[in-house]
Amino acid sequence: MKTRCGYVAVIGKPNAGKSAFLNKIIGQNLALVSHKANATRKKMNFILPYKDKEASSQIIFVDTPGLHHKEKLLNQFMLKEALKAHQDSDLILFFTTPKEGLDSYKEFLDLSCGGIERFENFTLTPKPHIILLNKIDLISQDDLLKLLAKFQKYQDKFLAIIPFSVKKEQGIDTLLKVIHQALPEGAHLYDEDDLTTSSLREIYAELIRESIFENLSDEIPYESDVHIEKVIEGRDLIKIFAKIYVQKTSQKAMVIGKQATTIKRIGKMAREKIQALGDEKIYLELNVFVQKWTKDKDILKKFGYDFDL
Ligand SMILES: Nc1nc2c(ncn2[C@@H]2O[C@H](COP(=O)(O)OP(=O)(O)OP(=O)(O)O)[C@@H](O)[C@H]2O)c(=O)[nH]1
Ligand SMILES: [Mg+2]
Repeated sequence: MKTRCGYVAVIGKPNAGKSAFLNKIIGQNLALVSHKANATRKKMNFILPYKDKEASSQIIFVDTPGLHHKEKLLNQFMLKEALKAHQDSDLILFFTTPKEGLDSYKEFLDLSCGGIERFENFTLTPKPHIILLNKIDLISQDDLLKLLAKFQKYQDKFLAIIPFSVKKEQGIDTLLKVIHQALPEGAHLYDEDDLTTSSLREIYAELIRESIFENLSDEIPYESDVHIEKVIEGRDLIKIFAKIYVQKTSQKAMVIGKQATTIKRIGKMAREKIQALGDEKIYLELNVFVQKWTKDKDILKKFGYDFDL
């Protein structure tokens, strides 16, 4: 049997449902999902097998931060992550939603056809792409057909357009089949059991960050970061010691909350999310620190947001 293997960059505007989709197809909540935009900060690989009579594929999906433009250094890093994933991929899965209409797709085509100034003058090689029209549970069948007709004007540009809903799980098999057929031939790069190339520490940090997104509003989720300081693995118990960094003392007070109620809520939620990954019991200790980390390239680098990579 032939083997195929390739990288599929999952690219689109913030909040389109990229990370939720990837969690759904691998069957585990490993990536941070939030109703707030700009949740994903770094690339994350998800590995999925697919097989038909002729070939077996290893599809390596790359989750990326949503395409957006903001002046802050961290946002620039995030944009670069997405553009790098685009460059390094064999195929693009372009995520959009009915609300975006054709706008973000047109912007994506401009971007893929040589780079536009707004995106840091990145020059990108055009790649074959599939459009995934997500969140179709939010529109009527009539409106969906009208929108699909509009996309058809661009049919010479894309391999396929797949209406989809993470909420309803429609369309997964059609999508995987199209990706499988478009992947280059090649040996599988990872073990069959691997779901991701991220370490457990990275996943723990993302799930704690997700709990911060769920429990705090305004700028705090965007100005906080989580580092795993120490993990002690026992037979039935994993002890995780994590640090939450915020920019200001006032934010530290809000993360902790009156009588530590907020930090306890964040901790409980994160512990439950981590617990759901395996059978072991989880002990989670969170400590909050103040450090102005978002505006300094060297500190960002120390925090794992390395612009030079
Ligand atoms: N109704 C509906 N909501 C969805 C669907 N897919 C995702 N969502 C929701 O959309 C929100 C954004 O999902 P994410 O997966 O975090 O979006 P993202 O594209 O990864 O966003 P960034 O990481 O900010 O780029 C979450 O609240 C999801 O639950 C869908 O098919 N239907
Ligand atoms: Mg995301």
